[in-house]
Amino acid sequence: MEFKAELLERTEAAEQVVFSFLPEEEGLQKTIFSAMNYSVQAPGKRLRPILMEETFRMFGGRNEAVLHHFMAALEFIHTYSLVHDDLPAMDNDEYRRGRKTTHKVYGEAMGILAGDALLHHAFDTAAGSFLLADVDLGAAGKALKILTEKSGINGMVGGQVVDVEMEGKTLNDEQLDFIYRLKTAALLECAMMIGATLAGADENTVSRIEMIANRVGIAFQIQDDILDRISSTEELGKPVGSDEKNHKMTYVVLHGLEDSEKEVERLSREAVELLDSFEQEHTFLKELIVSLIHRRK
Ligand code: GRG
Repeated sequence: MEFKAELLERTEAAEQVVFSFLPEEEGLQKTIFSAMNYSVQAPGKRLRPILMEETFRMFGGRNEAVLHHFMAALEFIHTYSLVHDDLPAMDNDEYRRGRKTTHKVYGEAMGILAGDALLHHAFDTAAGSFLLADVDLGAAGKALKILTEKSGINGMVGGQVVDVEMEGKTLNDEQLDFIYRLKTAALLECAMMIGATLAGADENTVSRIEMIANRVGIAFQIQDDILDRISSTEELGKPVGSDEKNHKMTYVVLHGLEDSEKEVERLSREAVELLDSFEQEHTFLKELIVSLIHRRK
């Protein structure tokens, strides 16, 4: 199958999995369910669950029911981070995924609560996998630990903290790399590491996968910075020029557009080279990584 058609198929399949774990909109607290569903159902790329599933397949994973719980959990965490990132105290943005941001529709308090709720729901969903038939509890436990670490204070939240503190300041390459590694790459590492772990891969293999996802994640963030400069709100589904508005030092500010594009290409090629050192079949995963180099959204 042609790559674009295959990607569409995988995106729709991942979406069905994620949506199947969303709450019913009923009960006295139904506003929070509605805000959670609004945020998750907005059209995202579903990159993290797709990466998780592909890595799981690459290593011959079998228990898809367990995988599905973790795919949904990670997309919930990613979505909570976007909801909170858009809040007035953070980037204060009005559009996300082509729609009004959650706090613009439901109000600021409900925006905060929707993010909190998605975070809790993520861990409830992941923990639910422990109760499934034929679950490898050791692998599920390791996957839960990866999810916690990569999204928390030594992962995404930690990166966001430094990013916020450094607003308006000049950063060097090392500091910028720290922020990108934690803020963005950590969740992509999380996706691929959990896929490999649930498929039963050993520790050394999971570390090699972490390294690949790290390169993909940093390239992904630099491309995000490039698009913030050169794209349009219509194409991106979120405001452009957001980094400048928030006085954010980015790779593009530090190195210019041309060198940033070269760096995205270099990191992605390095990821592909590392991936090619595996004998397991990984055609779609490789095509996906290459497609991200020139992504427009
Ligand atoms: C804890 C209050 C509180 C806030 C947390 C951690 C955090 C806020 C925000 C995370 C930082 C962040 C949004 C990083 C950017 C990563 C990034 C490039 C996200 C966009 O991902 P895509 O393009 O989005 O995959 P879609 O919409 O396609 O899913």
